Amino acid sequence: TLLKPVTSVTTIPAAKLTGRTIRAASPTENRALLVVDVQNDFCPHGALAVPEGDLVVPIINKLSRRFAHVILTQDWHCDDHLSFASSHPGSKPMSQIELHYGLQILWPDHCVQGTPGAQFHPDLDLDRCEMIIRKGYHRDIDSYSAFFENDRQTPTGLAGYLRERGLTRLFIVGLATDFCVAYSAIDACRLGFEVTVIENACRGIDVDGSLAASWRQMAEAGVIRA
Ligand code: VGL
Ligand code: ZN
Repeated sequence: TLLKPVTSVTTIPAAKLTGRTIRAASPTENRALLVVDVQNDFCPHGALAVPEGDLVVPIINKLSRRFAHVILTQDWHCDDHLSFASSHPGSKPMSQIELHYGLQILWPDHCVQGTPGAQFHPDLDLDRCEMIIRKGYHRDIDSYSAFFENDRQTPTGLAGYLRERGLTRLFIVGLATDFCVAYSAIDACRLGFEVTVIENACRGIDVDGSLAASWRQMAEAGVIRA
């Protein structure tokens, strides 16, 4: 036969894959830039416009040239997504409802799969991007974090990707500070990554004080604010 039988398998102790301590594959290649949701709908004139959302684009383009690893997230909803106010007759955008996984803010329809609003900002430099992680495509559950859907349990697969590649130090930028950036940063800390959020490369929505609250929660989780 062409293939030799496998006589021994090297196993990696589970603790190394799941524990808080993650060893880097290489000390120089362990940093990754995570660019969160820099999409048209989160920029001025978009369906869920973040004030000054577009101003992060040139800053992120400059930053991404200094990283060997750049990963993007893309909010990617089906058109009847449960996080949309339009899916709940009588509900207004920005109101809250209780869903099976907890409180959910109801948003205007945004980042619908295949629409211009879901595309990345046209000036965002994608050349160095090695992976795009799409999220929020399950109809019945929102996904702010790049790591878990909003039940905080269903993984997106990003943690496994980063760990397998030894990318242990995350620098997070993008939109919106108080939702997808904060949720991603806090989850990354909990998963054992070293996490820095670069403030001037983020912008927030700020619903009822959510921006200040998110910075408090990020600090509590151990996120470095730079
Ligand atoms: C986001 C609200 C709804 C975000 C995504 O990218 O922060 N916020 N969907
Ligand atoms: Zn969304």
